[in-house]
Amino acid sequence: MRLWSHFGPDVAPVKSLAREPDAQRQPTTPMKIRARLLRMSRLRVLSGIQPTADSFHLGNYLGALRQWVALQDTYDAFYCVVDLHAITLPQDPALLPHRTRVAAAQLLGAGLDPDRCTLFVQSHVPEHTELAWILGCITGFGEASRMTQFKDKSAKDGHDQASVGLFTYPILQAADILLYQADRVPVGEDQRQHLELSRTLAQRFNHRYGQTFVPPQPYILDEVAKIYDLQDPTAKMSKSSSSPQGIVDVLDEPDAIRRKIARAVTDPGSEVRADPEAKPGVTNLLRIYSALSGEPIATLEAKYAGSGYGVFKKDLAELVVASFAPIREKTRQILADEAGLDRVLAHGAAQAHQVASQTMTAVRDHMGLLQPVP
Ligand code: AQP
Repeated sequence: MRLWSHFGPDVAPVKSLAREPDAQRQPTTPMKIRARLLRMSRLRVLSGIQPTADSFHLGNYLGALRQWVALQDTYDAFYCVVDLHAITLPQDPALLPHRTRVAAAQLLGAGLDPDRCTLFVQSHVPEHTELAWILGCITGFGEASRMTQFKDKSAKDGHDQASVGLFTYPILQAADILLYQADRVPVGEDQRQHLELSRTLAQRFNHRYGQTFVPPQPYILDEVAKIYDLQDPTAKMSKSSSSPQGIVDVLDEPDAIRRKIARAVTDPGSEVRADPEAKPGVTNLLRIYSALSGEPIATLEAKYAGSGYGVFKKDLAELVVASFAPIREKTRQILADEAGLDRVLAHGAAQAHQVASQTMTAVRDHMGLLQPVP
């Protein structure tokens, strides 16, 4: 498979690449040099996803992944599996490496191409935690306390049980973004508040210490910004808080997908019509259908006028099955070559480290941290 043989077995260790001139480590064929130069002249995007489950779900796919794949052709794209965010809630050490690989494999399976984007694991680039500490020192305690995701997640087991890591998670997220000088951050609606914090911290740092960071902007598509739980269409579909029946996983078997969509909560009446207030369940299903098929919601309403929920759900289930089948198959193939996958991630980490280390040099310099003697 081209992807795996492409980088060869000899990806240089991450450390040795620090501050090397670009030309020494970039691909050398004229085509690849042109492709790299073209990428560098574009605006930059960065986004991350947590390896907190055995599969991503439909919300992650529509709210984030699909945009990631599309943007790799028009932006200089950096994407990471954010394992350090995952451990803000307890993770099984025996499962985490596997889930990290499964996450990366799904991203590749969904269409990320290491020739067109930089894909890496967050903890492989230590500058993320270094910058998080520095940004933590310019973040107000009250400011961090206003993050609603912390309030929601910590409310589940009680505030006393929540870790300091869960509390400071948005600061690490700001570091993820600012390290790469990202112009845009493709995410779902749930991340909007965190992005505002990233932007505020970039501007505050620039104001205090001189121009250092690009203040990022969210890239959120309204139609798919929040996909809801199939069993509770007023709550976000979520890896950690939805019930298994409320989530459609990208790696679900076709029959599981059919079963879950058939049992999705609908609303009184039988009319297939979008109405977020009166018909949140059907509206959620219509949005999913429209996003996957490209057909406007009005066209779908006309198509299913008078046919009831049953036919509509059956067609939607087949659409989801057809959309996820190739991703599932490709993910399976990629996971069958673990060493190849690890090489892709090592290459991505090396590329990411090169950008991150340049940013950190500027940060230390502007803040007045004494540079170490080489
Ligand atoms: N329901 C959703 N609708 C639209 N977008 C969503 N995203 C998550 N859920 C939805 C977007 O997916 C990206 C990756 O999310 P994440 O895994 O890093 O964490 P999350 O936002 O906290 O998602 P989950 O599923 O709820 O994960 P857990 O349970 O682990 O916290 C993000 O861009 C997110 O906006």
